[in-house]
Amino acid sequence: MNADPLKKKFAEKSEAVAIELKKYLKEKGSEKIDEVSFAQVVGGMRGIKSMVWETSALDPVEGIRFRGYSIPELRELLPKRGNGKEPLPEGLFWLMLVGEIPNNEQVEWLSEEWSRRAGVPDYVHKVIDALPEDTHPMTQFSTAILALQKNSIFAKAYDEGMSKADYWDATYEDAMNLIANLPHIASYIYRRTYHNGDLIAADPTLDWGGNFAHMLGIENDEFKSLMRLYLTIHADHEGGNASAHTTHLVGSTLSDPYLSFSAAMNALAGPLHGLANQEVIKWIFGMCEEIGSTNPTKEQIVDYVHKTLNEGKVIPGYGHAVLRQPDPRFMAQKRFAEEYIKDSDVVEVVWKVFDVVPDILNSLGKVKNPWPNVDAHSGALLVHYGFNQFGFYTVLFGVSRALGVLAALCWSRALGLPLERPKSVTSEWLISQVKDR
Ligand code: HAX
Repeated sequence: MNADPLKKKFAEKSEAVAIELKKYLKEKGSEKIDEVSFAQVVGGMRGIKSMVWETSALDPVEGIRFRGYSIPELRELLPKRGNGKEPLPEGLFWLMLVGEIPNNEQVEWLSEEWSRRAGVPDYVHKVIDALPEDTHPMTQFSTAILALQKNSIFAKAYDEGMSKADYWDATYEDAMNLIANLPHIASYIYRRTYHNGDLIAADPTLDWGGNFAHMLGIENDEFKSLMRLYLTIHADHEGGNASAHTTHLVGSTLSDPYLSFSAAMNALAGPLHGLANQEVIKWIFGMCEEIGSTNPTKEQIVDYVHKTLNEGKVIPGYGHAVLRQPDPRFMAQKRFAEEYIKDSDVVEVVWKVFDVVPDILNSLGKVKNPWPNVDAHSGALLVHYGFNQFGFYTVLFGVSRALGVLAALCWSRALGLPLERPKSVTSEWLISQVKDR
């Protein structure tokens, strides 16, 4: 039996797709797929089909599908731990990489494999420790990943003259090692920043998400279930979002997976992207403090929403560049709260905000999607389990995002996708193209 069944499967599947893609590129390469409008060029390239991304696809109304499966379907189909009800993120990684729902045995193998591959060198801890403790956790996270780059198998093999045919293999090895180490790096940062460096040793008998919860220091079975769900639903959102696209762009220069993923985390750290999960909970607690109640009325929330908008700010957790319905990732978290959480003021506030914000955003007449996104709910669930360090929330998102973007990076190298290099134009040129039409 092959020592790494996932790698063997990936080699077979990706080789077949690479052959097909090359064939069509040769025979149909000049066929038109899309047109580009003036608004798309000025407006952040919304909707332009310009990238190959195998692991997931986003429909504006239906939301995300991973290899064709919706989040509720994955909750049914992916392997669970013991009697747990939430899917294991290991299973999603397997699915995204090779397009097949894994069985329990395959997922157990992957949990053990990541546990076996984990081992953060001490110099990386020293790099983290050299940063002031009030350095934002996302900066610590990105820096630590960059420091770990010294261990890149891809970079070393390239330096030694690796053939193009082997790029995917080295990318896979780096992706697996990086994913194995991310919960360790993240929990180190968490414990150093918020718990005086009082570290908790890994439990190799646990799964990837369960062990992450354990190393963070929250020993609660429900929280472990939440982590499994959280790490599954944040993993991928097709290729055009900023963190995924950054991984793809940087990786296309043959920068290795560490360099590519560290860059992706810098994109995720922006408030219009992943940092929104921190901003949402800060906004909710700021509102409660100003109103003087942990459970304000809908009328009070309406007033506070107007106040935020009048100050020229966005309502964090609402709106999306692609989605035009409530985000299924928001709904999955709402479902989790309905099932597990009783009597939480902060969860109730999230639901009341959901009741009032869409109408207000619609009334502005310019917001294309008034509905909540993934970040509108996650903080309230974490707060419920005593996880109150808002500054760390985006790191949790980042650990999950590795699963999708690194699986996709393996595909990019296996398919031989080239350096990404779109065309830019000046505003003068752009206007000259339309002014006399
Ligand atoms: N509150 C107030 N105004 C909003 C808004 C919101 N939540 N969402 C959009 N708008 C405004 C935009 O700022 C823009 O205003 P201007 O024309 O004055 O600049 C206008 O509505 C049109 O924007 P849009 O086309 O609807 O939205 P975009 O595709 O440009 O932007 C964003 C999408 C997610 C960045 C946007 O909705 C936003 O800023 N939301 C709040 C921040 C947030 O929740 N980000 C997380 C998104 C999900 C994610 O990536 N998670 O990681």
